[in-house]
Amino acid sequence: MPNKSILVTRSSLPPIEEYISELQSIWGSAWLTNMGPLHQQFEKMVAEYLKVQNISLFTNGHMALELAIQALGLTGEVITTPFTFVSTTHAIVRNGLTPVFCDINPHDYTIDVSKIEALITDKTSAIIPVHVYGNVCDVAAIDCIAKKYGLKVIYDAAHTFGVTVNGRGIGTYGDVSMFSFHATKVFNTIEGGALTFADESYRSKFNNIKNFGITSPENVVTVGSNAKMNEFQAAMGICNLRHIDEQIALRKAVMERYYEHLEGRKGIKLITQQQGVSPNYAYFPVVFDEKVLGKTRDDLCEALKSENIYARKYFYPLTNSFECNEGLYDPNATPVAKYIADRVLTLPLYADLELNDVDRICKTMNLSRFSRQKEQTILDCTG
Ligand code: T4K
Repeated sequence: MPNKSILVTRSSLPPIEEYISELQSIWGSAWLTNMGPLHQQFEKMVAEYLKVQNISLFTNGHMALELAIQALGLTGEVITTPFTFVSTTHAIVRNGLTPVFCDINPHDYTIDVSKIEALITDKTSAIIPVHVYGNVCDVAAIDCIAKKYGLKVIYDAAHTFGVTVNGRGIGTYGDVSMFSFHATKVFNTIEGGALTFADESYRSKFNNIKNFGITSPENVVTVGSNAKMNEFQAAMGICNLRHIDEQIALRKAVMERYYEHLEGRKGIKLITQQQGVSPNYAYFPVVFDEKVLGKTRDDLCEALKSENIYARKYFYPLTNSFECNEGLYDPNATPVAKYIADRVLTLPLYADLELNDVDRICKTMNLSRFSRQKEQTILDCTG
């Protein structure tokens, strides 16, 4: 018998009876989409959970980001990072703008704030940093730079559902934050997403642009798109939100089990708790140093695969290296991002992952022979 297959993640689902019960009202009203009653109910609930004042729901995170860029009227160049899901870069390019890639820092893999200012030109209109893996960017430094140069800040907060910094919702930083509620995320509405924002006047802009730019049956004010969340998605959101705290607690237990096996081992770097941040345990990225281990990330990925364990190389390749961007950008201009992308593997992590499966994953990687050290591994990203 082959070993049970373990994928990098597995969607969280509510008890089916709960979902069916939410769907009853849809059959009563025959109202399926276009900001119906479940959409409105979910919007209030999720804003409260995220500790934000202002929110607009979308059919997915990508469209939310793409339309936020359009609605804010960004122009010219946008500073961002290439160590992310391709959506972040696509959203910029699909708006006819030029992404200018800033390197990441080797500690939490978010934008290296010390390198932003050197990239600002008279064409720069915004910064789009990514809270990658649920790690929070240096929001204070980014805020300072944005104010100094009059730039907008849109956070790609796809990975930070429910994360707070000193009790403050992560979606309250910058001008706008985009959350993803995709099936693979800590919290899902099947597909789905949201924009949260500081300026209340953005509400009508965002609500409008996701509905073709329509303001009334006889008036269209913007060349908008169709990116509304439907009632079935909202129903899933309502159900999943009831269980989110227990789901995050289960993820925490999985992460802790990984730490028991891997913490401090020479040649590997784990993500660490950020001060003041309440994490959501979205991903478990591990960076492998082949010089110490005598094995590359790819060797380990293949070893896992041979045991039916499917870790993923999020986020390799860098977005500026994909075929669609070939020749346009220089991946060597972001050496830390390249170093991490070449060595990172995100190990399976989801609420229903059994702890003995974590044991199996770690046993397969066979890293216990590497001694433990007190200090966190410092990566030599120079190559
Ligand atoms: N910005 C960032 C930083 C992002 O990470 C993302 C999305 C976005 C923006 C855009 O947000 P959305 O528009 O997606 O809301 C997945 C997701 O599709 C994507 O949402 C996510 N980031 C990205 C990091 O991962 P793939 O191509 O790796 O997904 P896939 O289909 O290979 O699935 C991975 C694993 O998830 C499967 O092996 C099993 C599990 N799975 C998957 C699906 C679809 C389930 O358990 N249930 C499911 O329904 O992109």
